[in-house]
This record gives sequence, C-alpha cells and structure tokens, in this order.
Amino acid sequence: MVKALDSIASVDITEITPDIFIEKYQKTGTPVVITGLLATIDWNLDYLCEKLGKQTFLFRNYGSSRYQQDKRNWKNIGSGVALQSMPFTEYAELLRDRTAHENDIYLGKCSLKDTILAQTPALKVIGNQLGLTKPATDFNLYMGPGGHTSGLHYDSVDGTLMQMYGEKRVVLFPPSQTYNLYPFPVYNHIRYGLKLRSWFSRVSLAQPDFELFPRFKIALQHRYEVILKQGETLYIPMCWWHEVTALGDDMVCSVNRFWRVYPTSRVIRSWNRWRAVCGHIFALPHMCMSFAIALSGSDRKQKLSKILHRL
Ligand SMILES: O=C(O)CCC(=O)C(=O)O
Repeated sequence: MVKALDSIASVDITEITPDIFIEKYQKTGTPVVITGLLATIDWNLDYLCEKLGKQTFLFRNYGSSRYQQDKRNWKNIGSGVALQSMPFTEYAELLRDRTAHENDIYLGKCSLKDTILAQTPALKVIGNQLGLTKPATDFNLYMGPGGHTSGLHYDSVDGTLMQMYGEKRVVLFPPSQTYNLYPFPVYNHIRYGLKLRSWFSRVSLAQPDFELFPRFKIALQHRYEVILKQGETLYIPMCWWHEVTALGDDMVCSVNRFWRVYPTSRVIRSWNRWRAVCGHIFALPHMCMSFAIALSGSDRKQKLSKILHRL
C-alpha cells in the first residue's frame, strides 16, 4: 500500500543514487522533484532559434477561447487539437509579437529526435543518473507562451518533466482520484479516436463546477502543487494526474521523456492503465479510417505525420 504524501518531496541529485531513486520513488510510484540535474540549462528563445532554425514542426493551435469553454463540449484535446505546420523561426516571431499568446499556439510533445537538441549532454545522462534505462519515447519539447495550460490528464507510462526555461506550475492528483476527477468516458474513443482522450478530466481546475462534479471536492483533499523552476526535473509516475501551466508572460520551455514502467506488477495492478488500453482499442477503427482517408487524398505525408503525432 502506497503511503499518502504530505507534499511532493524535493531531492538534490547529489543525495540520491540510481538505486535509491528506483527503490524510493519508481517502485512505489511516488512523484519527486530532482534538483541539480540541469544546473547550466538555459533554453531561451534565441538559443532555441539558433539550434532549431527553420526546421518545421507541428504546433497545436488551441485558440483564444479554449479555457472559457465548457470542457464537456470539447471535441479534441492534448495531441488531438488542430495542428499547424511552420518553421521554428516563424513560431518564434509569433511568440515575440504575442500572436502565440493571444491564440494559445503551443509546441506540445514535439520529438527532438531529428534535432541537434537531442544531443544535449545533460539530457542524455539523465536516465542513467536516475536508473531509468528503458525509454518509452524520445525527448519531447513542450514550449509556448506563458499562460498556456496543458489540461488535467494522466499518462500510462512514467515521465520526467525537465524545466529548461522559465517556470511551470504542476498540479497533481494520485491515481486513486480518477473517479473523483470525472475523466471523459472510454467509449468516446469510438467516435473521436484519439482526438478526445479518456485520460483527460472534464473538471476545470480554475473554475470547478461542484454541482456537476460534486466528488471533485474529495479529489481536492488529495491535491499537490509544485512550482517547477528552471533546471529542476519532476518525476511523474504512471497514472498520476497532472495539469501543467506555463507561468509568467515570457516563453516557457520544458522537455519530457517517458519511460517504461517497472516493476511490471505496477502495470498489471493499475486499473487506470487498463482503462487507457481499452481506450486505445476503442480508437482503432477511427484511427484506421483516418489512415485510409490520409492515404487516399493529396498531401499524404503531412496528413500522416499529423495522425502519428496523436499516437
Ligand atoms: O509541459 C506541458 O505542457 C505538459 C507536460 C506533460 O503533460 C508531461 O510531461 O507529461
């Protein structure tokens, strides 16, 4: 039985070894902030422009009014939102002239695999320093205007969120609170594929409607909050709910990496993970249809890369 937390602990990398990290945090599925791993990191906009230049990426266009809308009316979410392709330098201009702030244009889960940033020495050694040796994904960039919120959701794998520039507020709830956080129903995947995901919550953290979501009051008793500062890394264990908000007015930038979950007993016992597996199975017909439509029309490559972004 995992003991309840008082708050999210913070440890310096000099105080732990990979064995300690695995025993204390990974095996028990306990979130923790690790300091001292990214001491010299400063991925400001000029630095990112220098490294990414005119390389083209898929940006999420959330639109100006997303967070004024009732979440229950959303037709897409996270990787499912409308994608816009443009060179990085063009996006940097949108950040500088604040168009990206006004329209909430965000670079989310953008693989760094084909970029020079993937070679950053501090990133390459992080897994070994924590004893996380089996990545489930590449390094992914999450960057955009201050004020952007990545809505409350959980992932079915372990994650490390590394803060490369500016600060983010991360609100967390343990996996036990799924029922009290009113996730979108799993059967939604039949209609929306992976555009609307059942591992996202229908409750607005900023303006909760307690009449519609009365059990959210119970979830609030299990709420944790971390202000993740530049140079810090947050370990988010599988199925911990998290909502991430970029703080301040400037650009804010993080990198995450997902890791396979160990020990396997954590996977087998996780009801939330089985829910997500069911969601993926329900989404299959919709996904196949999207692939078929993409393959039969013009601009195939672009359409396929947008579908793959959702996986
Ligand atoms: O930084 C963000 O916008 C979201 C990050 C996230 O959800 C994650 O690392 O799992």
